[in-house]
Amino acid sequence: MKIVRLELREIRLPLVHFFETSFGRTTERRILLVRVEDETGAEGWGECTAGEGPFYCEEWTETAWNTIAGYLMPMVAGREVESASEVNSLMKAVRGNRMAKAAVETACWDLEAKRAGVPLWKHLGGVRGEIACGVSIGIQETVDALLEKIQRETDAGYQRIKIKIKPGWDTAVLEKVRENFPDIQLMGDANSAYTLADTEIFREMEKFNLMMIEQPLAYDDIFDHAKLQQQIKTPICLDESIRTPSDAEHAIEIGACRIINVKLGRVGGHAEAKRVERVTRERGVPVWCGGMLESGVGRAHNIAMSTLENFRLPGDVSASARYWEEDVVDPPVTVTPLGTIKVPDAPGIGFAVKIARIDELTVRRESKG
Ligand code: OSB
Ligand code: MG
Repeated sequence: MKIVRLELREIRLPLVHFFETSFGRTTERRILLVRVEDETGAEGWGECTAGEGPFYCEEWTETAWNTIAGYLMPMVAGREVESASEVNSLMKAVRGNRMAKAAVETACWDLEAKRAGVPLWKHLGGVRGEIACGVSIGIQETVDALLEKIQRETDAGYQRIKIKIKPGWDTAVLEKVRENFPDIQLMGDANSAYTLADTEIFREMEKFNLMMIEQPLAYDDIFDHAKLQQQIKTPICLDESIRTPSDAEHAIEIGACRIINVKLGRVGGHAEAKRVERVTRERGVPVWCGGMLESGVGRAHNIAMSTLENFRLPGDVSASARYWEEDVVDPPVTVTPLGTIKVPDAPGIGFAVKIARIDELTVRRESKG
């Protein structure tokens, strides 16, 4: 397959409701979309999951724009590859910048699946046509607002509830949540807001019977998480810390986590995500698909990835309507009353890209080839 042309654009997409984590609040997304085209005119789409500032990780919209437009598009334009799994090797001179690379790489997987006339999930080696869904609920203005949201999401059928936690919005909030929802599958995501000095707080949380506690310690740490895991019964799930298949190996080997959240952007695309899935599957550590407030394009890629065998727990992949007034794909992503998403069987990502809508939302664009 020859990647003859690449297009990059930035769209602005306001969230229906602000999303707040321990590192800040997002009200409007600045999303980069990549479109790739082959010699036959077939196309593929990918999304960059970098945030609006360097707060979740080092990458953000501006670094990703400059990396994709200035380096990655010239490395890929006009190049012939045997398969999408080789696209990373074209970009290997660029270190890190995995979210930028994933935008290009995932677009090539969509293109390859469309050329073959198969759904992306089957092309990746997925094993299930329906995936289990949970929701991630941000920090709210009040505990009552949080309880209301949890009620709405459990009513909608979502299989597990994740709430964001940080010092000052943790044990007391979880206490209220458990009081009102004694039986739901519940977890907390700290986005690195704590240190080992807070171990006692996590011991106290054991009484809430959480499925897991996500990324309690530093975004780039594995070692201290192993120390914490030794001292608490609740499974630790790593998010930010797992950027490569070898990070996953190391974390599992030293006992830093019992569960891993896989994000396509964070690990650098589908080929790398498949490697992480394999490493974890071989070691008996379950994974689930994380989210980065994606538009329909990134969401569709997440759905496809979630069909891989070791994605055994409900992910943070939920309905378009929770984020957007109007998504950029058709149909929008919807969830069944049982809290699942039926994986589409159309070729590639399986959702039609609404180009007129994207054109409307585009604030800048660049192309190569
Ligand atoms: O840590 O999982 C996270 C959103 C932005 C940055 C980091 C995270 C999140 C989420 C949202 O939890 C998941 C989603 O609904 O897309
Ligand atoms: Mg997280």
